Amino acid sequence: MSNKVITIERHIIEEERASQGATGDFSALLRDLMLAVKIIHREVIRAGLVDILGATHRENIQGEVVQKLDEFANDVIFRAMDHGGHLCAMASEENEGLLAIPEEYPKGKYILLFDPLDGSSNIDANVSIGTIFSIHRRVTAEETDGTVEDALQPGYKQIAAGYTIYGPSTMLVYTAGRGVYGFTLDPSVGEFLLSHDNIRIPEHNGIYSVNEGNYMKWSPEMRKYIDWVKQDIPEEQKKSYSLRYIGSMVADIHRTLLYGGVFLYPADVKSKKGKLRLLYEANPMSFIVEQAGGRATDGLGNRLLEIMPTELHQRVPLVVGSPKNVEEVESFLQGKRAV
Ligand code: P6P
Repeated sequence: MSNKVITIERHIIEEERASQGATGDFSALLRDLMLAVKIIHREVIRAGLVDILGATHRENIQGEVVQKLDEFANDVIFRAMDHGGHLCAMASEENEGLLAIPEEYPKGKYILLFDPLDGSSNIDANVSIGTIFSIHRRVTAEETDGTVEDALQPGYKQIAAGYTIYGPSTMLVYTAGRGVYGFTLDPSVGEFLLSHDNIRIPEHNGIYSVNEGNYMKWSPEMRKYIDWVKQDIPEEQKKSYSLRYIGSMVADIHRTLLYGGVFLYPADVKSKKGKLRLLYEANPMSFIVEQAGGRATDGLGNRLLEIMPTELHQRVPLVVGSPKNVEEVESFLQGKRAV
Protein backbone atom coordinates (compact mmCIF):
# COMPACT_ATOMS: atom_id res chain seq x y z
CA MET A 1 0.00 0.00 0.00
CA SER A 2 1.67 3.14 -1.17
CA ASN A 3 1.93 5.76 1.56
CA LYS A 4 2.86 8.43 -1.00
CA VAL A 5 0.97 11.68 -0.45
CA ILE A 6 -0.08 12.62 -3.96
CA THR A 7 -1.57 16.07 -4.38
CA ILE A 8 -3.77 16.75 -7.39
CA GLU A 9 -1.12 19.11 -8.72
CA ARG A 10 1.47 16.31 -8.70
CA HIS A 11 -1.05 13.91 -10.30
CA ILE A 12 -1.92 16.37 -13.06
CA ILE A 13 1.74 17.00 -13.86
CA GLU A 14 2.43 13.23 -13.98
CA GLU A 15 -0.64 12.81 -16.21
CA GLU A 16 0.56 15.63 -18.42
CA ARG A 17 4.05 14.09 -18.72
CA ALA A 18 2.34 10.87 -19.86
CA SER A 19 0.55 12.61 -22.71
CA GLN A 20 2.53 13.44 -25.84
CA GLY A 21 3.14 17.04 -26.75
CA ALA A 22 1.91 18.35 -23.40
CA THR A 23 2.96 21.92 -22.84
CA GLY A 24 2.09 22.38 -19.14
CA ASP A 25 -0.76 24.59 -20.30
CA PHE A 26 -3.35 22.02 -19.27
CA SER A 27 -1.80 21.53 -15.82
CA ALA A 28 -1.85 25.28 -15.24
CA LEU A 29 -5.51 25.44 -16.33
CA LEU A 30 -6.51 22.74 -13.83
CA ARG A 31 -4.48 24.42 -11.08
CA ASP A 32 -6.44 27.66 -11.62
CA LEU A 33 -9.69 25.67 -11.46
CA MET A 34 -8.58 24.00 -8.21
CA LEU A 35 -8.16 27.42 -6.59
CA ALA A 36 -11.72 28.33 -7.62
CA VAL A 37 -13.24 25.15 -6.16
CA LYS A 38 -11.34 25.65 -2.88
CA ILE A 39 -12.88 29.13 -2.58
CA ILE A 40 -16.33 27.72 -3.37
CA HIS A 41 -15.75 24.97 -0.76
CA ARG A 42 -15.02 27.63 1.86
CA GLU A 43 -18.25 29.49 1.10
CA VAL A 44 -20.44 26.40 0.79
CA ILE A 45 -19.40 25.05 4.20
CA ARG A 46 -20.12 28.47 5.75
CA ALA A 47 -23.52 28.84 4.09
CA GLY A 48 -25.36 27.30 7.06
CA LEU A 49 -23.52 29.58 9.48
CA VAL A 50 -24.76 32.71 7.74
CA ASP A 51 -28.28 31.87 8.91
CA ILE A 52 -27.35 30.66 12.39
CA LEU A 53 -24.95 33.49 13.27
CA GLY A 54 -26.55 36.11 11.10
CA ALA A 55 -22.94 36.71 10.07
CA THR A 56 -22.56 39.77 7.88
CA HIS A 57 -19.30 38.35 6.43
CA ARG A 58 -21.26 37.74 3.32
CA GLU A 59 -22.37 41.34 3.00
CA ASN A 60 -19.95 43.69 1.28
CA ILE A 61 -19.01 47.10 2.73
CA GLN A 62 -21.97 48.72 1.01
CA GLY A 63 -24.14 46.25 2.91
CA GLU A 64 -25.36 44.90 -0.41
CA VAL A 65 -27.15 41.58 -0.22
CA VAL A 66 -24.54 38.92 -0.91
CA GLN A 67 -25.05 36.87 -4.08
CA LYS A 68 -26.74 33.50 -4.00
CA LEU A 69 -24.17 30.72 -3.71
CA ASP A 70 -24.50 29.61 -7.32
CA GLU A 71 -23.99 33.16 -8.60
CA PHE A 72 -21.03 33.45 -6.21
CA ALA A 73 -19.58 30.17 -7.51
CA ASN A 74 -20.11 31.32 -11.09
CA ASP A 75 -18.21 34.56 -10.50
CA VAL A 76 -15.38 32.81 -8.64
CA ILE A 77 -14.81 30.35 -11.50
CA PHE A 78 -14.96 33.07 -14.15
CA ARG A 79 -12.50 35.33 -12.32
CA ALA A 80 -10.13 32.45 -11.55
CA MET A 81 -10.08 31.30 -15.16
CA ASP A 82 -10.32 34.46 -17.29
CA HIS A 83 -6.73 35.71 -17.10
CA GLY A 84 -4.51 32.58 -17.21
CA GLY A 85 -4.24 32.59 -21.01
CA HIS A 86 -5.46 28.98 -21.27
CA LEU A 87 -9.04 29.61 -22.45
CA CYS A 88 -10.56 31.13 -25.57
CA ALA A 89 -14.02 31.33 -23.94
CA MET A 90 -16.25 29.74 -21.30
CA ALA A 91 -19.88 28.68 -21.06
CA SER A 92 -21.81 28.38 -17.80
CA GLU A 93 -25.20 27.03 -16.76
CA GLU A 94 -25.74 30.44 -15.15
CA ASN A 95 -25.25 32.48 -18.33
CA GLU A 96 -27.37 32.47 -21.50
CA GLY A 97 -24.54 33.18 -23.93
CA LEU A 98 -20.84 32.39 -24.27
CA LEU A 99 -18.54 34.08 -21.70
CA ALA A 100 -15.81 35.98 -23.56
CA ILE A 101 -12.28 36.31 -22.20
CA PRO A 102 -11.73 40.02 -21.35
CA GLU A 103 -9.91 41.98 -24.05
CA GLU A 104 -6.83 42.58 -21.90
CA TYR A 105 -6.07 38.88 -21.41
CA PRO A 106 -4.49 36.43 -23.92
CA LYS A 107 -6.73 33.78 -25.50
CA GLY A 108 -5.76 30.13 -24.98
CA LYS A 109 -6.31 26.82 -26.72
CA TYR A 110 -9.08 25.38 -24.50
CA ILE A 111 -12.71 26.12 -23.72
CA LEU A 112 -14.28 25.51 -20.28
CA LEU A 113 -17.94 24.49 -19.92
CA PHE A 114 -19.29 24.33 -16.38
CA ASP A 115 -22.17 24.15 -13.98
CA PRO A 116 -20.85 26.22 -11.07
CA LEU A 117 -23.06 24.77 -8.34
CA ASP A 118 -25.37 21.97 -9.39
CA GLY A 119 -28.14 21.09 -6.96
CA SER A 120 -27.80 24.42 -5.13
CA SER A 121 -31.51 24.38 -4.25
CA ASN A 122 -30.50 21.66 -1.75
CA ILE A 123 -27.97 23.80 0.13
CA ASP A 124 -30.46 24.91 2.83
CA ALA A 125 -31.06 21.25 3.67
CA ASN A 126 -27.31 20.65 3.96
CA VAL A 127 -27.46 18.16 1.09
CA SER A 128 -24.27 17.54 -0.92
CA ILE A 129 -23.98 19.74 -4.04
CA GLY A 130 -21.28 20.08 -6.65
CA THR A 131 -19.41 21.86 -9.43
CA ILE A 132 -19.21 20.09 -12.81
CA PHE A 133 -16.70 20.97 -15.56
CA SER A 134 -15.84 19.91 -19.09
CA ILE A 135 -12.77 20.96 -21.11
CA HIS A 136 -12.42 20.85 -24.91
CA ARG A 137 -9.58 21.94 -27.17
CA ARG A 138 -10.74 24.92 -29.26
CA VAL A 139 -11.60 24.33 -32.94
CA THR A 140 -11.40 27.97 -34.10
CA ALA A 141 -8.25 29.92 -35.00
CA GLU A 142 -5.67 30.42 -32.22
CA GLU A 143 -5.48 33.79 -30.45
CA THR A 144 -8.97 34.82 -31.64
CA ASP A 145 -12.04 35.11 -29.41
CA GLY A 146 -13.67 31.72 -28.91
CA THR A 147 -17.07 31.16 -30.51
CA VAL A 148 -20.06 28.90 -29.81
CA GLU A 149 -18.50 26.48 -32.32
CA ASP A 150 -15.74 25.79 -29.76
CA ALA A 151 -18.42 24.83 -27.22
CA LEU A 152 -20.70 22.76 -29.48
CA GLN A 153 -18.43 19.72 -29.71
CA PRO A 154 -19.51 16.09 -29.08
CA GLY A 155 -18.56 14.72 -25.66
CA TYR A 156 -16.07 12.15 -26.98
CA LYS A 157 -13.79 15.10 -27.89
CA GLN A 158 -13.45 16.26 -24.29
CA ILE A 159 -9.86 16.31 -23.14
CA ALA A 160 -10.83 16.36 -19.46
CA ALA A 161 -13.91 16.43 -17.25
CA GLY A 162 -14.62 16.38 -13.55
CA TYR A 163 -16.76 17.35 -10.63
CA THR A 164 -16.33 18.48 -7.06
CA ILE A 165 -18.78 17.32 -4.44
CA TYR A 166 -19.20 19.52 -1.37
CA GLY A 167 -20.40 17.00 1.20
CA PRO A 168 -19.21 15.48 4.50
CA SER A 169 -15.82 16.00 2.87
CA THR A 170 -15.08 17.92 -0.32
CA MET A 171 -13.89 15.65 -3.10
CA LEU A 172 -12.75 16.23 -6.65
CA VAL A 173 -13.12 13.47 -9.25
CA TYR A 174 -11.62 13.92 -12.70
CA THR A 175 -10.48 12.17 -15.84
CA ALA A 176 -8.13 13.28 -18.60
CA GLY A 177 -8.89 10.18 -20.65
CA ARG A 178 -6.60 7.81 -18.75
CA GLY A 179 -8.83 6.57 -15.93
CA VAL A 180 -10.77 8.30 -13.16
CA TYR A 181 -9.12 9.67 -10.01
CA GLY A 182 -10.64 10.98 -6.78
CA PHE A 183 -9.02 13.53 -4.47
CA THR A 184 -10.21 14.52 -1.02
CA LEU A 185 -9.60 18.05 0.25
CA ASP A 186 -7.52 18.21 3.43
CA PRO A 187 -8.68 21.61 4.69
CA SER A 188 -5.82 21.77 7.20
CA VAL A 189 -3.33 22.13 4.35
CA GLY A 190 -5.73 23.26 1.61
CA GLU A 191 -4.64 20.43 -0.68
CA PHE A 192 -6.63 17.85 -2.65
CA LEU A 193 -4.94 14.51 -1.86
CA LEU A 194 -5.35 11.33 -3.95
CA SER A 195 -7.86 9.14 -2.10
CA HIS A 196 -9.46 7.06 -4.89
CA ASP A 197 -6.83 5.81 -7.35
CA ASN A 198 -8.21 4.62 -10.69
CA ILE A 199 -11.93 4.35 -9.81
CA ARG A 200 -13.74 1.43 -11.52
CA ILE A 201 -17.55 1.22 -11.47
CA PRO A 202 -18.98 -2.22 -10.46
CA GLU A 203 -20.36 -4.28 -13.35
CA HIS A 204 -23.81 -4.29 -11.73
CA ASN A 205 -25.61 -3.45 -8.48
CA GLY A 206 -29.17 -3.45 -7.20
CA ILE A 207 -29.49 0.34 -6.91
CA TYR A 208 -31.59 2.55 -9.17
CA SER A 209 -31.65 6.33 -8.83
CA VAL A 210 -34.58 8.22 -10.34
CA ASN A 211 -37.32 10.67 -9.32
CA GLU A 212 -40.32 8.32 -9.10
CA GLY A 213 -42.54 11.35 -8.66
CA ASN A 214 -42.42 11.56 -12.46
CA TYR A 215 -43.82 8.03 -12.89
CA MET A 216 -47.14 9.10 -14.43
CA LYS A 217 -45.31 11.35 -16.92
CA TRP A 218 -43.01 8.61 -18.22
CA SER A 219 -43.43 6.46 -21.33
CA PRO A 220 -45.08 3.03 -20.90
CA GLU A 221 -41.65 1.41 -21.51
CA MET A 222 -40.03 3.41 -18.72
CA ARG A 223 -42.86 2.51 -16.35
CA LYS A 224 -42.36 -1.18 -17.24
CA TYR A 225 -38.69 -0.91 -16.21
CA ILE A 226 -39.68 0.69 -12.89
CA ASP A 227 -42.38 -1.95 -12.29
CA TRP A 228 -39.85 -4.70 -13.05
CA VAL A 229 -37.09 -3.30 -10.88
CA LYS A 230 -39.48 -3.28 -7.89
CA GLN A 231 -40.75 -6.83 -8.42
CA ASP A 232 -40.15 -9.02 -5.41
CA ILE A 233 -39.24 -12.35 -7.02
CA PRO A 234 -36.74 -14.99 -5.85
CA GLU A 235 -33.20 -13.63 -5.71
CA GLU A 236 -31.94 -16.27 -8.14
CA GLN A 237 -34.27 -14.81 -10.82
CA LYS A 238 -33.71 -11.13 -10.10
CA LYS A 239 -31.49 -9.22 -7.69
CA SER A 240 -33.52 -7.09 -5.29
CA TYR A 241 -33.14 -3.35 -5.86
CA SER A 242 -33.04 -0.29 -3.60
CA LEU A 243 -34.06 3.20 -4.67
CA ARG A 244 -31.53 5.88 -3.76
CA TYR A 245 -32.32 9.42 -4.97
CA ILE A 246 -30.71 12.51 -3.42
CA GLY A 247 -31.91 14.95 -6.07
CA SER A 248 -28.42 16.37 -6.50
CA MET A 249 -26.91 14.94 -9.69
CA VAL A 250 -23.31 15.13 -8.52
CA ALA A 251 -24.13 13.19 -5.32
CA ASP A 252 -26.30 10.60 -7.10
CA ILE A 253 -23.72 9.95 -9.80
CA HIS A 254 -20.82 9.92 -7.33
CA ARG A 255 -22.59 7.16 -5.37
CA THR A 256 -23.37 5.29 -8.62
CA LEU A 257 -19.70 5.53 -9.67
CA LEU A 258 -18.50 4.04 -6.35
CA TYR A 259 -21.28 1.56 -5.53
CA GLY A 260 -22.65 0.73 -9.00
CA GLY A 261 -26.26 0.74 -10.20
CA VAL A 262 -27.92 3.25 -12.52
CA PHE A 263 -28.89 6.94 -12.45
CA LEU A 264 -31.72 7.97 -14.75
CA TYR A 265 -33.28 11.23 -15.80
CA PRO A 266 -35.46 10.14 -18.76
CA ALA A 267 -37.63 12.27 -21.00
CA ASP A 268 -41.27 12.62 -19.93
CA VAL A 269 -44.43 14.24 -21.34
CA LYS A 270 -43.49 17.55 -19.65
CA SER A 271 -39.72 17.56 -20.32
CA LYS A 272 -39.52 15.94 -23.74
CA LYS A 273 -35.71 16.02 -23.72
CA GLY A 274 -35.33 15.28 -20.02
CA LYS A 275 -34.08 17.93 -17.59
CA LEU A 276 -30.30 17.67 -17.51
CA ARG A 277 -28.01 19.65 -19.77
CA LEU A 278 -25.79 17.96 -22.38
CA LEU A 279 -22.69 20.17 -22.48
CA TYR A 280 -21.88 20.73 -18.80
CA GLU A 281 -23.78 17.97 -16.98
CA ALA A 282 -24.35 14.88 -19.14
CA ASN A 283 -21.12 15.00 -21.18
CA PRO A 284 -18.64 15.43 -18.31
CA MET A 285 -20.44 12.84 -16.16
CA SER A 286 -20.63 10.42 -19.12
CA PHE A 287 -16.90 10.82 -19.86
CA ILE A 288 -16.10 10.01 -16.23
CA VAL A 289 -18.47 7.02 -15.99
CA GLU A 290 -17.23 5.54 -19.29
CA GLN A 291 -13.61 6.02 -18.23
CA ALA A 292 -14.48 4.07 -15.05
CA GLY A 293 -15.90 1.20 -17.15
CA GLY A 294 -19.56 2.24 -17.14
CA ARG A 295 -22.03 3.29 -19.86
CA ALA A 296 -23.92 6.50 -20.59
CA THR A 297 -26.75 6.65 -23.15
CA ASP A 298 -30.03 8.45 -23.79
CA GLY A 299 -31.83 5.17 -23.07
CA LEU A 300 -32.48 4.54 -26.75
CA GLY A 301 -29.04 3.15 -27.56
CA ASN A 302 -27.43 6.50 -28.42
CA ARG A 303 -24.11 6.96 -26.63
CA LEU A 304 -24.36 10.41 -24.99
CA LEU A 305 -20.75 11.26 -25.89
CA GLU A 306 -21.61 10.96 -29.58
CA ILE A 307 -24.52 13.40 -29.59
CA MET A 308 -23.75 16.40 -31.81
CA PRO A 309 -24.73 19.50 -29.76
CA THR A 310 -26.80 22.23 -31.44
CA GLU A 311 -27.17 24.74 -28.59
CA LEU A 312 -25.34 25.64 -25.37
CA HIS A 313 -28.11 24.70 -22.93
CA GLN A 314 -29.77 21.81 -24.70
CA ARG A 315 -31.21 19.08 -22.51
CA VAL A 316 -30.83 15.33 -22.97
CA PRO A 317 -32.36 12.18 -21.44
CA LEU A 318 -29.81 10.33 -19.29
CA VAL A 319 -29.23 6.68 -18.35
CA VAL A 320 -25.80 6.40 -16.72
CA GLY A 321 -24.09 3.74 -14.61
CA SER A 322 -22.93 0.12 -14.43
CA PRO A 323 -22.89 -1.56 -17.86
CA LYS A 324 -25.28 -4.34 -16.87
CA ASN A 325 -27.72 -1.90 -15.24
CA VAL A 326 -27.78 0.38 -18.31
CA GLU A 327 -28.35 -2.70 -20.48
CA GLU A 328 -31.37 -3.66 -18.33
CA VAL A 329 -32.89 -0.19 -18.68
CA GLU A 330 -32.30 -0.08 -22.43
CA SER A 331 -33.90 -3.50 -22.94
CA PHE A 332 -37.16 -2.02 -21.56
CA LEU A 333 -36.90 1.45 -23.12
CA GLN A 334 -36.24 -0.07 -26.53
CA GLY A 335 -39.28 -2.34 -26.17
CA LYS A 336 -37.17 -5.52 -26.26
CA ARG A 337 -38.43 -6.61 -22.88
CA ALA A 338 -41.80 -6.30 -21.18
CA VAL A 339 -41.21 -8.09 -17.86
P1 P6P B 1 -35.77 16.66 -9.92
C1 P6P B 1 -30.78 19.76 -9.28
O1 P6P B 1 -31.75 20.77 -9.37
C2 P6P B 1 -30.70 19.06 -10.63
O2 P6P B 1 -30.33 19.95 -11.63
C3 P6P B 1 -29.74 17.89 -10.56
O3 P6P B 1 -28.67 18.12 -9.71
C4 P6P B 1 -30.64 16.76 -10.07
O4 P6P B 1 -30.19 15.47 -10.47
C5 P6P B 1 -31.98 17.11 -10.72
O5 P6P B 1 -31.98 18.51 -10.95
C6 P6P B 1 -33.15 16.76 -9.81
O6 P6P B 1 -34.33 17.05 -10.54
O7 P6P B 1 -36.74 16.97 -11.03
O8 P6P B 1 -35.71 15.18 -9.59
O9 P6P B 1 -35.93 17.50 -8.69
